[in-house]
This record gives sequence, structure tokens and C-alpha cells, in this order.
Amino acid sequence: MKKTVFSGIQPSGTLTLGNYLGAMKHFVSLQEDYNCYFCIVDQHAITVPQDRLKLRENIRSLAALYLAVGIDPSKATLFIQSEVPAHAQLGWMMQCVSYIGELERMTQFKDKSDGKEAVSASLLTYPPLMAADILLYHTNIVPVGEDQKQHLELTRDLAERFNKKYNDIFTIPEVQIPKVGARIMSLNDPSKKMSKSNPNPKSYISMLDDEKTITKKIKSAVTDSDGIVKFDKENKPAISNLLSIYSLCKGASIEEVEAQFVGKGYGEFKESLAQVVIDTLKPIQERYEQLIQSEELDHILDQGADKANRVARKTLEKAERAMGLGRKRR
Ligand code: ATP
Ligand code: LTN
Repeated sequence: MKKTVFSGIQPSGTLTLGNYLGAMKHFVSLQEDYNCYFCIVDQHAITVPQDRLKLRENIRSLAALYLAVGIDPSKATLFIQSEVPAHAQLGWMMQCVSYIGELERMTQFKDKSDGKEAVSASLLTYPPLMAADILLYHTNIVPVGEDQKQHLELTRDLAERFNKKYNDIFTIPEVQIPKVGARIMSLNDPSKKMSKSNPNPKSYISMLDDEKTITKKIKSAVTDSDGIVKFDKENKPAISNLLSIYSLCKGASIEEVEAQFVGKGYGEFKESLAQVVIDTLKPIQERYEQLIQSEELDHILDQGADKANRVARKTLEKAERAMGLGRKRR
């Protein structure tokens, strides 16, 4: 039997090059050998305020992007989280086995709530919902960027706790983090990760940015002071980040890219980087334009939700029975 892969992306803005290189790109190769579920986690996106029309647009856009990068609906199940109610239902049950202390220790919660006056309760209880997403499908492998590692460790703890306390229902998932590109950094602050919900669009390259915008953003990306194109994460974090992007988009090793720019300055390097990024994103953007208005997209999402509902409902029923919810089923 094929092993199962599950991953989710929030429709909280247009995907960035970081989302692509750290996550989505890897999904495409996995669908050949695994039973894959890829989810648009809209219920996670509403843990911070969203404009309703913009959210609708982002959900559709994310679905089109999944397909545009090469997710094939005949191989993988693509669906929207809120169209499969078992996620919220099991999410609640997982909250009941979570401790406030362990949720408060999550760095994403600390980052997103830091300095804010009104912090939604859901920002704290987000990881049990994420655990539910994963556990409903008896997932073996979860491909994500580096920032999600802690949430995956918690998911494993919660699953083990549930299995021990109630019944051995859940598969314990493994995290899969890419060796390079797991943490693409912001273009204007290499100490922060590139994030689609950053209010400053200069901090990221969106997967749908046009050529001019990409060139402009790369030109204005911060660099380090010595003018040498060399990978040194500690002392030259900005150039190292740009080198990683170059290497991943081009499919060349960091050493090869460094060799190409020996004796050349940042200006030349950035110009070439812009072209490499454009060449990576252009074919995706062309497919995206064809998909975004198509009825085919709705059809794929309908079928994805049907399949996901069938599988998720079964696991939910088992978990409810184990916890003693509802009436005894005959
Ligand atoms: P938000 O800014 O709304 O919190 P995000 O841009 O961090 O969102 P998510 O939807 O939370 O993106 O993440 C989708 C996937 O992309 C996850 O697997 C996550 O680990 C990965 N990812 C996010 N940002 C980066 C990054 N800068 N580098 C590599 N991978 C990333
Ligand atoms: N928490 C993740 C998004 C996410 C996810 C998931 C990823 C929600 N559910 C299940 C993998 C598996 C994030 O913020 N990137």
C-alpha cells in the first residue's frame, strides 16, 4: 500500500517564492509515489482577520496555483478545509487533549500574538486543528517548511496521547523538511522568514509578480557590505539567502553559482537572479491564467472534497467512538 502524504497552505495572501521553494515545489514530486492530500486551509487563515471577499479570492487563487505548479488531480486529492467538516470536529476533540502550556510555547503563537492587544483564542488553538488535518488521513509524511517543525512535533505528541488514553487510532506522522530552501528569508530583513502576510510587499516575491516587479524587488533587496557573492549564512545572511534562491530556481549547487560570480559584483548577480526567478515563475503564471476562471477548477475541488469527506468521516467516527461521544452505533 502507498504511504500517505498530507500538507496544507493557508489562503492568507498570494503565495511567495518561499512557499513555493519550501513547500509546494516538493509536493509535485511526492504525488508520483504517495497517496497525497493537499489542502487549502481556510479555517487556519481566519485565525487572523481576513476580508471576506479577499479570502474567497485567495482560496480560488491558491487552488489554481496548486494545479499550475503541477499537482495532478488524477494523482492527488486537492480540497478546501472548510468543505470537510470533520477537520473542525476532530480539531475540537484534539483541543480537549491539548494543554494550554504546550500551546503557549509554540513560537508561531508567540510571534503572531507578540505586542498585540486583541489576540484571538484560535491563534492559540491553531495547532490542535492542524493535528486534526493531518491525523484524519492516517498520514505518514508531512512535507513542510522549517517553521512548521514545532507544530509537527506537537501533532505527534497529541496523537500519541490520544492513542494511549483512548484507543490506538491515529498513525504517528513524520515531518519532511527540504535540505535547502526550508526557510527562505525576507528580502528586506534576512533575520525574518519570507511571509505572504508581511504588510511590506518588498519583503517577498509573490508567485504572481510580473517581470518588472520581480526585477525591482530583487534590485532593492538588502545585501551585505563586502560586495562578494559568497555563501556564509552567519556573516552574510542576505547574500546567502539570495544564493539559495538562485540555486533552487536554477537547479544548480551553491558552489556552482558562487563560481559563476567570482570577481563580479552584486549588481550583476542580482540582474541574473531576477532572470532566473522570472524563468521559474513564468510557466506557472501562464498555466495559472488559464485555470483561474475555469469551471474545471470547481469540478476538481468538488471531487477533492468528496474524496476527503469519505476518508475523514471514517476516522472521525472512530475517534468519536473512542472518546464516547454521541450514541452507541449499531
Ligand atoms: P502567513 O504569512 O500567512 O503565516 P506563510 O507565508 O508563512 O503564511 P503558510 O501558508 O503558513 O505560509 O505555509 C505554507 C507552507 O510554506 C508551509 O509548509 C510553510 O512551512 C512553508 N513556508 C512558509 N514560509 C516559508 C519560507 N519563508 N521558506 C520556506 N518555506 C516556507
Ligand atoms: N500550519 C501550517 C499550515 C497547515 C498545515 C496543516 C501544514 C495547516 N494544516 C497540515 C501541514 C499539514 C502553516 O502555517 N504553514
